[in-house]
Amino acid sequence: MEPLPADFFRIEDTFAPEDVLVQSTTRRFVREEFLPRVQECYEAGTFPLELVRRMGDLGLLGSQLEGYGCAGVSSTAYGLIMKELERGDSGLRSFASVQGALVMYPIHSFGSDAQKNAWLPRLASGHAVGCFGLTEPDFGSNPAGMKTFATRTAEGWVLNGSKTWITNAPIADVAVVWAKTDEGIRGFLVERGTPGFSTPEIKHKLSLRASLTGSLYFDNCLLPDANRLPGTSGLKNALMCLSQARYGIAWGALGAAEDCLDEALGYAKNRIMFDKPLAGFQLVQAKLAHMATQLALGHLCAARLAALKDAGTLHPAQISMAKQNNVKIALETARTARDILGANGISLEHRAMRHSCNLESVSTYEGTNDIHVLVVGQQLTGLAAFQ
Ligand code: TGC
Ligand code: FAD
Repeated sequence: MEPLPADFFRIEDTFAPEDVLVQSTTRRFVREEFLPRVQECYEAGTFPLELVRRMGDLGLLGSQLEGYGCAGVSSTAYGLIMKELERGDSGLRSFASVQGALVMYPIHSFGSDAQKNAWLPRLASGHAVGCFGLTEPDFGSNPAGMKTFATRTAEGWVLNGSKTWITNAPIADVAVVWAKTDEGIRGFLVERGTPGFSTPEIKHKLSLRASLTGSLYFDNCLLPDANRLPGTSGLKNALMCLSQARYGIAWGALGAAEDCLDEALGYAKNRIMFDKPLAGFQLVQAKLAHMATQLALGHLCAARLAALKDAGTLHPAQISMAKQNNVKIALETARTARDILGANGISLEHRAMRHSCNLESVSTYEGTNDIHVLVVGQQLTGLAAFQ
């Protein structure tokens, strides 16, 4: 009998050939074009912007959307793209998540024809970069409390307030910004160069270092009404975007975990201690078996999520359960891999600690671990325990 692969339950056997092709193309891009750059980017705290157009050429940006130059791939292929990007680095997957799920999706779903035509082809091809501003300094888990306010005037809108911890902010050509108005929460497109709009970078991160993060400041920014996303009518529209991105993270985190298991397995087979390979010790095997088991269960969960998404019946609480648990699995796997690598594990020459540090952010953003536990709790009990 052949040895079992890392994909223990052979879930990949259930994927359509075109989805497998998307996966292998993405994996090759990450291996050949991103990985040679990642250590330098991580150390310097930069993102390899030169790869953005290449990602566009490969159809990796907004890949789940139809039209406007988007690839229109299946939910499985979209998930596999996220997984392969995050096998490289969570920062790379973050870039694609934000661009596709948090910027292109709302323009595609809630934008006017003019907004779609102006932005979607450029965002899909990587000729423009977007960011998504929901979180504020005093309103992270509870975005409903946001203070950013857009006041209607004869000319359009005047926007005041701030957003923080925004992925891609320092490099974004356009920001999808959620603000309160007298009519409720609405989405707006704020373009770089708008007077009163600034996007300073947040420095000194110890996590997601190969990703650019910043704040958004709005000081009496004048926006024409044409910059309001006309299909938005409340916080629900912002939460719908989060559902798209969280779906991608439920898949993506598995890529980081797989890379950690690969690294730990290879290391444990080759590292001799007490005259035999680490992999031959029962305690090490228990760790490896636990990692592989959790990873296999995470894959089953992601594959089922894709089927529900394609069927159009995916519920936000199902996404919450999958995002929370798959990220937890990935974080535990990365920490265990780091442990198996001993002192070498803390070096950037290896991958486990980079993934582990990244996954601390992934566990917090797009709804913290605890917020998703509470979403599932609310679904089970009918009682909201957020407040
Ligand atoms: P609540 O009353 O529960 O809901 C308001 C309306 O929205 C609906 N809804 C959703 N719809 C789609 N998807 C979801 N996930 C949804 N969650 C709720 C809900 O049915 C309701 O609809 P209706 O028709 O009844 O009006 O709203 P709430 O204010 O009580 O919020 C609940 C809570 C805490 C779950 C929500 O605020 C939340 O998810 N908080 C977490 C905030 C968060 O995740 N922020 C993420 C910011 S973006 C980011 O982190 C990007 S990281 C980027 C990267 O990858 O680099
Ligand atoms: P808080 O809400 O202050 O939570 C702190 C702690 O309290 C957490 O453990 C939380 O689980 C817990 N907690 C909060 N409320 C409850 C409760 N009701 N019951 C029990 N426990 C609770 N945001 C964007 O809008 N766009 C982006 O592009 C973006 N990118 C990000 C990139 C990075 C690298 C990071 C780290 C964050 C990013 N965020 C972004 C922000 C992210 O979404 C928020 O950090 C997240 O929603 C949590 O908010 P907070 O940091 O204010 O934590």
